[in-house]
Amino acid sequence: MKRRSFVKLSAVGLVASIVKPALAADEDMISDPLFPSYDGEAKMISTWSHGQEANRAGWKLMEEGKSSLEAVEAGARHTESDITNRSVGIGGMPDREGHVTLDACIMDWNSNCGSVGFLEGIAHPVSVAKHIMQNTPHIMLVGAGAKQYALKNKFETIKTPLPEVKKEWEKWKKEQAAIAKKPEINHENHDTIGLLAIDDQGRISGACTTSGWAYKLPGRLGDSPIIGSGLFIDQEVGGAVATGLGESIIRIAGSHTVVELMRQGKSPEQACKETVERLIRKHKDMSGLQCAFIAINTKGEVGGYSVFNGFNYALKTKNQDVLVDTLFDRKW
Ligand code: SD4
Repeated sequence: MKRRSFVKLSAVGLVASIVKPALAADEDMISDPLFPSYDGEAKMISTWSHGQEANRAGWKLMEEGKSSLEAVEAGARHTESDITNRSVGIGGMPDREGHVTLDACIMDWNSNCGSVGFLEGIAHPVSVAKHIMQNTPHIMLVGAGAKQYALKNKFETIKTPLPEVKKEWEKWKKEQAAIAKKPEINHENHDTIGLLAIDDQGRISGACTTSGWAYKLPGRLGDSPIIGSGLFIDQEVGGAVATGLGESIIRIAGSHTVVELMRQGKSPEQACKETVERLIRKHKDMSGLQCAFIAINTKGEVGGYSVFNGFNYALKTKNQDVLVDTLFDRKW
């Protein structure tokens, strides 16, 4: 090997080893004292009512003995394929210029994470995020680079927007909505999916996938692909995921905040509530500003909380498959 290519390769190897998280590197558990053995049951929670179907898709894999990581990916993929969902995957609403651009991320119990943003024409952004996590020294790829990566790795392509979505966008364009129009995100337009799972070994993973704010400015990223905002997992504590107006969630690093409050001893529900209260303190104008968090801790306890009423999450265990209405701060 020529010296120069050897040096290049070594540099890549060096980066790869530097960026690997300091925790256990294997898929498998976890003889680390940070991770005591888990005697609770496997569990999955996902935002909104479509989370039930996503949970079922993920649950199947956990029943086959697959990890929580495989489960959240399968759940997210299920929703990404749903042509009736207007803020995730193939059925998503476009930006102001008619492009459906997708954001997603995924994170596991070893603090491995991957993310894509502003990705167009790819069916399963969550799987691209996982691929980046498992095969590159990077965490986040966006836009043309993310697309190039997905195509190179033979990810399935899609044509968006769907014809019926395009019609809606054309109507909207005619109506000439003002650029500073209030978010389309409200209690009727919330479909982003965030998923958290703990498997029977106690390993926690999460995923989040969205087409974001309808008619956003081209290039806009919300919270969903941002580790710490849309999703955060720390196996020492638990995990959290967010839905709602991304700009407000980023402002308080929402999901990380939930996890840090759990680290201080708060229950998942209490941690979500305090995070919602913090978010509210940072915003003068709360009209239409719906946001919600769900969380899970290493004991397998779960909870959620939202700014306004109307939020729920789906919970799946061996014996349960239910929708849970969360408590909230205020009524619409
Ligand atoms: C975003 N958080 O892009 C996402 C949107 C969302 O329910 O959650 N909608 O801001």
